[in-house]
Amino acid sequence: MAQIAAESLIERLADWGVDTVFGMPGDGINGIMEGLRRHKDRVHFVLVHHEEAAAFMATAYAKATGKIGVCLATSGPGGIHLLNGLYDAKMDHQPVLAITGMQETALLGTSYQQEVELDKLFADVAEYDQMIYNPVQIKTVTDLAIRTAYARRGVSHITVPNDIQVAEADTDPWRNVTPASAPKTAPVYLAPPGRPSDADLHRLADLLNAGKRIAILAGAGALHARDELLSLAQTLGAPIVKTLPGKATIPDDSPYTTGGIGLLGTKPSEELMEEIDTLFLIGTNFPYTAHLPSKVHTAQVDADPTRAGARIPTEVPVVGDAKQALQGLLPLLNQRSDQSFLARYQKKMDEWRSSMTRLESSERDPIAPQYLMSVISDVASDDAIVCCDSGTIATWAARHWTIRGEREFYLSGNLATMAPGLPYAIGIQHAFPTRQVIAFVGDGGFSMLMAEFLTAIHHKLPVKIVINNNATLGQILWEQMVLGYPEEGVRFGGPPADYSAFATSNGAFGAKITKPGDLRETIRQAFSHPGPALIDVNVNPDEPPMPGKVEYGQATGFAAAFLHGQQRRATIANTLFRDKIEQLKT
Ligand SMILES: Cc1ncc(C[n+]2csc(CCOP(=O)(O)OP(=O)(O)O)c2C)c(N)n1
Ligand SMILES: [Mg+2]
Repeated sequence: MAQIAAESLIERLADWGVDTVFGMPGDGINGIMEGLRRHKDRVHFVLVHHEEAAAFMATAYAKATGKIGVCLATSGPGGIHLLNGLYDAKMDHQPVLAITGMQETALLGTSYQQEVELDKLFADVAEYDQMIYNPVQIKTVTDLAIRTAYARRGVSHITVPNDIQVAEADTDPWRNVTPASAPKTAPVYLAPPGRPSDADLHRLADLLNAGKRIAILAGAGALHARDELLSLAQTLGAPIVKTLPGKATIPDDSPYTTGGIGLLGTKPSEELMEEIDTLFLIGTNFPYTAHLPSKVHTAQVDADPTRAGARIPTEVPVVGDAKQALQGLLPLLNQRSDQSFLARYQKKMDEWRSSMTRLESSERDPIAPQYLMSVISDVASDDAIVCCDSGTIATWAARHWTIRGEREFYLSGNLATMAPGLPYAIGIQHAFPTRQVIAFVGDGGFSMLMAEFLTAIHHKLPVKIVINNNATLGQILWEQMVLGYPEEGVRFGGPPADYSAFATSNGAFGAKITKPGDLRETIRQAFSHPGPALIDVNVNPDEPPMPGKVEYGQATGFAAAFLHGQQRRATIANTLFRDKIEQLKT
């Protein structure tokens, strides 16, 4: 049997080290599916239930492995479904390749069934976006697509018409009329050098050596630079604040961190920002500038020249890899003998940690979401990976999922879309079959893509899904109240849905928890279960995710919503009151 062009696509992916493609077939990609069938020994196809999930899986695969994630969808609707997951990759700077089908070339432009110009549709999301017109293009276009995704840390898109997919591989059916022939490229990517220039490192060192009260803000771009960050904090006597995507940069119990920042962050981080004279951002494009000081000396290291100095006035923007930049910088810094500034924040953090621990009370009924997250954190292994949805769950994970050992944490940082937790966990479990991978999800987010739990069952992936079931779109409920308005359109109605039955009726471990006393043992059982497990936990729906430091406007907004007839105001007030009492206990 002669090789078809789709085979050269799949073989080229394999040459790049791609071992997994997440997707769903359709009449626009039957040729590509045949290519996958013929080369299943090299590239594994993971059939999903919704293409959006396939794009999330590819994004998470890239986040956790550093290697390109690949997703596949048919022409028209399949391609359209990919988009939300691809924007997640784009906004969190992950290399992802999307492959789609297209109508056969003879029909293009005739409004044939499912003819959606996916190359035009993907023009905004993709750094590289190319239709294949001729089988001879495939290897080179695949090389350039993958190379561009790595180099620009974003999405590439290749769309292949049906007839080209099944044409004879590597043939050029047309008469060539230009002096050029199709370029021959190699499946190779070489990263640019990551060490900043000596001049930049000296300017950085001068600014930091002159600082009196310094804070370090570390983001996802510094996840691979833990040792260097800790040495930096020790040398400068400066606390490290972590963005949420950068939560795993250093452990949460480290004496060098004040934890997160922003609405989901800690009070010591907020106070730190008010007190410093120098801010050093590493591997972050932190968007919430209202939480950053405006009149301080600022330096930033970022891998992307367009992002170094993009958020606040920055005296020393430096382009480079976080780890290599810090390795070059550390020998140029003066060791501080006075560590009193850091010590003061260590004390504040002791107090913050105990106030958070008090909110993790096992006595509270209904179950406090803080308790749920703390039990997960206690029971999970030292190298567990948590994938989290957007919503109040992100606050509980930010504060009560403790990074220690080799633990990791992933969420949709910049797109902040609902529903990535479950597909992220599946994508990462494919990459690391023996690691413990936990999805901590909202009832709203889970129900959006819950069919993917079946994907975990079919692929025998031992992912652990914990649903923080408050029977509301909780995050939005609290946002509406902070604006001063009573809630609107944030409850699905009825009692909390029971998702555990969906798990057990499909042969997986499933449990519904309504009482705090049952939680720890069930989580233990689920986490030691060899297959996929789902625990659906009814939590207190009246527990607000409070900012570390409550602003006057936020408090008055809450009060105004109460006055205007907020539902369940008595139980909300009662929860807030009990939270305060717990925190004041010594
Ligand atoms: C795709 C998408 N739709 C809507 C939103 C707006 N949004 C953000 S969080 C949220 C509520 C999420 O509810 P749930 O998953 O139950 O989590 P909870 O906040 O209740 O913990 C909504 C509607 C979004 N971020 N993404
Ligand atoms: Mg919810």
